[in-house]
Amino acid sequence: MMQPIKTIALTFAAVLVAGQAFAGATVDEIKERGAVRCGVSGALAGFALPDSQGVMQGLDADVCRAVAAALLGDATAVEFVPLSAQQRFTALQSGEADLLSRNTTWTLTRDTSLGMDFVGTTFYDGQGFMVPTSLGVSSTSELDGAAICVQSGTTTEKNLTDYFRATGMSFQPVVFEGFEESVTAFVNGRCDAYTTDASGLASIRVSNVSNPDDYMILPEIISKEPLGPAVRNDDSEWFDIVRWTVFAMLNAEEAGITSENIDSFKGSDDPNIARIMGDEPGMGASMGIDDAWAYNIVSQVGNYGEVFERNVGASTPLGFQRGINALWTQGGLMYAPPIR
Ligand SMILES: N[C@@H](CCC(=O)N[C@@H](CS)C(=O)NCC(=O)O)C(=O)O
Repeated sequence: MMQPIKTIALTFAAVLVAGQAFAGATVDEIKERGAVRCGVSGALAGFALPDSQGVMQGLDADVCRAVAAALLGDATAVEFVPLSAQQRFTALQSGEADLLSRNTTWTLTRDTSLGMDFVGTTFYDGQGFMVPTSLGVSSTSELDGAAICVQSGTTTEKNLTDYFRATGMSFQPVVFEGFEESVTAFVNGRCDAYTTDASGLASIRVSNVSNPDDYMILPEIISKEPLGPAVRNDDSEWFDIVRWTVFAMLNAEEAGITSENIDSFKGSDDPNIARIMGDEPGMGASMGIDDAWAYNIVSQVGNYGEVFERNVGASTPLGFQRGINALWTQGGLMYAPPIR
């Protein structure tokens, strides 16, 4: 049967509108506003937590700043939007946030059914368990029948069920929507164990309990939690800018370019370095941004290694080694496609 003219015209209009959406609607809004609205946890030390001056600090927060440096040339042009696990996806969908940089695990269902796309991984993590030392437990295999505190709206909640089913053990979930309530309940002894990403456990242990030595993190990791930024899937230009921001931070580390030494690379004869520095024209034009976008990221925020060390590295209270978050050239998983 032939399609009525009206239907064809409407379909054509819909395609046009969809096409327009891909041409940078989010980017235009951010430029007009002069700031990136970045959804973060706001409660997690090392990733996103305001300091005593009210300045948001952490690896996730620095990714927001890097994106602002790339698009607007100014790492301070960020409005942080603290979001709970439950709120985060709706906030992104509704436009309350332009991107999520909030200890969020990249999974198939989130990537394909929530109207958003993950741009990459900024921290390879996995789920673990923390117990009071007084419980006298040293392995998750001893948690049969345990009451376990967990935050809702997370992969954590789902993995917990999967893990206990797979190992044939039973457990009592004690589920909370809010982060603070879940931690308070655990500290007050309502649960035998607390479960979340290993990064979250380390963060809670150093910043949410009065004596870290009263708690231990068990050695088993029960899942893969690749944490990374995500954007609404209505603006491919925006997606590219956020994705290449992360890649630029990694490529700069690989090339040995830091916030401290970056100016010594100006006018370099090395073509790879010249492209990162923006000395070779054309590396920003296809994303509609300045050729100095990667220079702006590294000079204002730092390369990935600097951001990692400053926020969660060995010299910080979290004390993480790079481990699988090392560059591929150092035996880790961090590998960025080339800037060329
Ligand atoms: N990576 C997991 C868990 C993320 C998550 O939200 N974890 C909790 C427990 S550490 C959290 O960050 N809470 C802080 C908050 O709600 O502000 C996910 O994406 O679902």
